[in-house]
Amino acid sequence: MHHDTTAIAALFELPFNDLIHRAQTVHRNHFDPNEVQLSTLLSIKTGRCSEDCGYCSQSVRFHTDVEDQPLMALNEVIEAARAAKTKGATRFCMGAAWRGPKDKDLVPVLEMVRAVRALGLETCATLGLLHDGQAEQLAEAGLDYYNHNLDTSPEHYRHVIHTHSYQDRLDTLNKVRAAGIKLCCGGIMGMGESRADRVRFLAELAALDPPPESVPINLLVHIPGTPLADKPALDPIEFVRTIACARIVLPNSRVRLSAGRSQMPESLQALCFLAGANSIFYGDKLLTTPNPEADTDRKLFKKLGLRALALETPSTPGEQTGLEVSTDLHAIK
Ligand code: SAM
Ligand code: DTB
Ligand code: SF4
Repeated sequence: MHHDTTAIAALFELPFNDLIHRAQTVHRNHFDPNEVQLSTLLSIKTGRCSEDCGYCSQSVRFHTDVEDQPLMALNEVIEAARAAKTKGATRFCMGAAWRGPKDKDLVPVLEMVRAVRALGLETCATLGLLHDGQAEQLAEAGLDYYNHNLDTSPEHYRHVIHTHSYQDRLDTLNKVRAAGIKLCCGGIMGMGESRADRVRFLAELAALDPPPESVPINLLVHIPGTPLADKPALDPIEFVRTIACARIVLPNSRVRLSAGRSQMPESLQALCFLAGANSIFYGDKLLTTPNPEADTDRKLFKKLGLRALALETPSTPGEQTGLEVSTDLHAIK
């Protein structure tokens, strides 16, 4: 479906009830409206990143209180993935604070991808910019998704990041696609962008051909010491509108209600699910900042009658742990 900026701007302008109704209608035509996909994040390499993304706790250029950590050992990653699976996540996303991996960095990450996949989880990695050949190696190791965000509109981008370009990001997205890996690509709201920027950002995502399968919509987490630490909070209703517009222009994508949930009351999260969000980060930590406890989410899901998407047929039979499929949030209670 093609949506130009004028059409998306008109969606944003709709009366709230009309917008939500349209988003719900699209949602119901494309998904089970009560099923939410759960991804668990792990920061496999933390801090000391060369880049200057204005929102990020991990840039070497800002003084934040993040504790730097070199690349984690394989067995620790496996342990975390196993725990995520036991709690009911279907996807495990490994994040590294790199501009992009050097070829020698990639080798141990490929091992991690293989090992996490062998547990029967979907795999995702977010390692920054890729150069030629790296996406193919990740694909060969069995990587299902690569997360790489456009973050904001091309126009607002230069107010946020100076060390690499919007085009650099598009180039990496193309490499990921060409290697046959599914795309997880979204952005951050509340970085001082205008509504027109949010419109442009969604138009850019919708114009990717094909659009990303997974679209994380993050609400800026204000990190003391970063350039964006003092940005005024985005109006929550505008955030819900953005989710609803994302749902409408990306009808086949999972729209993930991403960073920022710890700061949101249940009522606001419920509005986001109503607006068509059908994926979350699950587990008590994002990369460096808190996320709601698994227990808290379990209670919220119960209240809202939401079910966690269960793992489908395991990708590598014979290497099963016996825990798969049944660990649905609803079943655990
Ligand atoms: N270094 C890699 C990269 O930049 O692609 C991977 C990790 S990076 C932390 C992944 C994404 O997390 C960013 O693109 C951004 O959208 C999101 N993110 C980082 N810090 C955030 C914050 N403070 N609030 C909301 N989202 C954030
Ligand atoms: C995405 O869009 N959001 C996640 C994931 N992709 C890698 C990261 C959110 C990070 C929030 C701030 C932190 O914990 O450092
Ligand atoms: Fe943070 Fe990734 Fe930017 Fe590095 S490249 S500063 S880890 S968002």
